[in-house]
Amino acid sequence: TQALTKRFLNVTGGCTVFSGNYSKGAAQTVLPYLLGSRWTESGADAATMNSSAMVILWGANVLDTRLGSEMPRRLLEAKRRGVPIVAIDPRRTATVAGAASWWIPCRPGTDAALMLAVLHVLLSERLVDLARVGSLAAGFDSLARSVLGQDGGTARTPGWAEAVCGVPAAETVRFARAWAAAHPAMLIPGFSIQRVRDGEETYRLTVALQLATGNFGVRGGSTGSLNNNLPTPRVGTMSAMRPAGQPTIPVLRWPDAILQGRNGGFPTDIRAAYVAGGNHLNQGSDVRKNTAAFDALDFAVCHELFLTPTARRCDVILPVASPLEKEDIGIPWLGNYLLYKPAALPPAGSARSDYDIFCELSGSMGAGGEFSGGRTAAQWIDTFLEASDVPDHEEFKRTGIWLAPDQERVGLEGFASDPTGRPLDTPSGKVEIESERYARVTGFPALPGWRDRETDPRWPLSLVTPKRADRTHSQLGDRSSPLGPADHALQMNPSDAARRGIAAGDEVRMFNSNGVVNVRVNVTDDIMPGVVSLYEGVWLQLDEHGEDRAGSANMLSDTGGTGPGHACVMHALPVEVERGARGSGAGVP
Ligand SMILES: Nc1nc2c(c(=O)[nH]1)N[C@H]1C(S)=C(S)[C@@H](COP(=O)(O)OP(=O)(O)OC[C@H]3O[C@@H](n4cnc5c(=O)[nH]c(N)nc54)[C@H](O)[C@@H]3O)O[C@H]1N2
Ligand SMILES: Nc1nc2c(c(=O)[nH]1)N[C@H]1C(S)=C(S)[C@@H](COP(=O)(O)OP(=O)(O)OC[C@H]3O[C@@H](n4cnc5c(=O)[nH]c(N)nc54)[C@H](O)[C@@H]3O)O[C@H]1N2
Ligand SMILES: [Mo]
Repeated sequence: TQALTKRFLNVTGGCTVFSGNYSKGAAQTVLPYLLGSRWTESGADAATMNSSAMVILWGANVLDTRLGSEMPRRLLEAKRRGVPIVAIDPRRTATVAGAASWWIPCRPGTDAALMLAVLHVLLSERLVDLARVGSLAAGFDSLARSVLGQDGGTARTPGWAEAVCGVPAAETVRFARAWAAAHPAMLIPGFSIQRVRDGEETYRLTVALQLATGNFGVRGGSTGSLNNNLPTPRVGTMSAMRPAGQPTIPVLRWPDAILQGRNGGFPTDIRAAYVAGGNHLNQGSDVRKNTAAFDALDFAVCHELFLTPTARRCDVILPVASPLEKEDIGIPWLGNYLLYKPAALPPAGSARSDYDIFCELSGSMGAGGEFSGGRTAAQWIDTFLEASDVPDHEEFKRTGIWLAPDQERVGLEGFASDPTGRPLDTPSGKVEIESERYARVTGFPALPGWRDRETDPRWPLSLVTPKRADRTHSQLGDRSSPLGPADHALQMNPSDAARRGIAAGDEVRMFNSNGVVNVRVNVTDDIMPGVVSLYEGVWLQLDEHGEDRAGSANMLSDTGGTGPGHACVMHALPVEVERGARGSGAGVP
């Protein structure tokens, strides 16, 4: 839908588009500085886990929040082989319960501190092959000095981290030693750990840790990068006809761009929005600001299957064919394969596919030929296949899947096995743990590290807003529908509940300076003290006081951003929770 929408708007006069994405904005900002342009080859196919002697899931709940459809099976195979599986997560997730042998609860947004403490143990116990690391990376020695406090700063000891992360120092020591002893160890960082303030730092440190433990570019190990940073098989695409100098805004800041325009330093003044394939009002940070932004527009159009909160704010809603009602080629999240699906049935009622809607609109705007290139949707699919790696198109259409030859790719294995012969295209040719270029371009420190943040005593709890196993984001997130989540509730630890006089099943108000959410509470040991969790994706339901009645997570997030990536912050949100309905408490905005 994104490429189609841009193409339509570009051939009919132009538009402002998003840069970055909600998923991995902070990680994809820093990884190119560390790994150069081959950061896109730094992941690992799930099947390579069959060589792992340890798996570390750092904020990755892969049995629920899929990071590739093959991952659950491979993880459970590893468990059956007796491979130790460590899960670092503030919640006892399905992955902790169903696969992990070791759960380390860590306060959200503090992973960088724990990572530094693990490095401290590895370095002070001389568990790092410094010569090997030096052959692969530049600046690791500076990081080591800083971690050990030899540069005049605070030593990042496990004791220091305990106060920040809530992980006992002895546990950190035990974890670091186990990691160093297991070869190879696959670290899979969740996307969650970079969707926090200063989220850029975590992915600089996951890479540093896999270097330090000798697992970088090793089969059964990983580089510490996003696990799905691997190419997918070649397949044709439809150009977005992007003109040179197309104005862009970071996706997180779209409501600010609408509300502030050029006066706020944005490249354009935006009067209209065109939405296809997103529920941005609900899914972007700060739904109150998002609502105001939609209200400030002169005109908004949406292609939707459902009357989402975003669709409700649009002037025109075009009913769109569902994915089951159109032929398409599927590109996987992670994996060396392609999928094909025919339409299972024709579009219902007046619904049309996104492509057919755009063809007709561009036709009546005098740009029909330019948009369609003279092709039907089916002809485009054939064109995409012509330009693809798929050898036998009929076979592909019959079976619905094509597997490329190599199913067990190890990211940056070539570089790791021959760093001088096959250097990276970074300034040093190595992994840049210390990056002067990053410092120059972004104004942030060249070395990864931890920055203390002031905490506001009004919001003592830390909110995470993860995904649910049975939902994709806001799809099926309408609580007024029988298909919506009837069991939606806030997870809270018994100690936090007791302190607030809250009992299981109570209605609570959760709030911060951004807004108020009313929701039922689930008191449970499955979440660490000081942390609360609310699944993302539930559709906003505003009452007459401007409070949300459904439990919609982005009522409590803001558009402040991570760091240089200007990426979303959707975990570790500071909040307070009180018992009862509106008007029962003090200190509420
Ligand atoms: N079922 C399902 N799977 C999905 C999706 C979906 O909608 N539904 N969406 C897909 C998409 S688009 C994306 S981008 C990915 C995103 O994948 P992630 O961002 O990794 O997913 P989340 O569910 O937000 O978080 C994963 C786990 O991290 C924990 N967590 C949250 N904050 C922190 C933290 O600060 N530190 C640590 N250590 N743990 C933390 C949460 O409790 C949760 O168990 O998932 C993909 N997979
Ligand atoms: N608080 C919080 N917020 C989050 C996150 C979080 O962890 N916490 N995660 C973030 C992440 S990682 C992501 S990727 C975003 C996702 O946010 P969105 O991209 O907005 O994803 P969805 O909620 O799945 O919305 C997709 C919409 O497209 C519609 N749709 C489905 N198929 C088609 C089609 O073929 N054509 C058209 N026109 N429409 C179609 C669906 O009905 C649905 O309303 O959410 C982000 N928001
Ligand atoms: Mo995402």
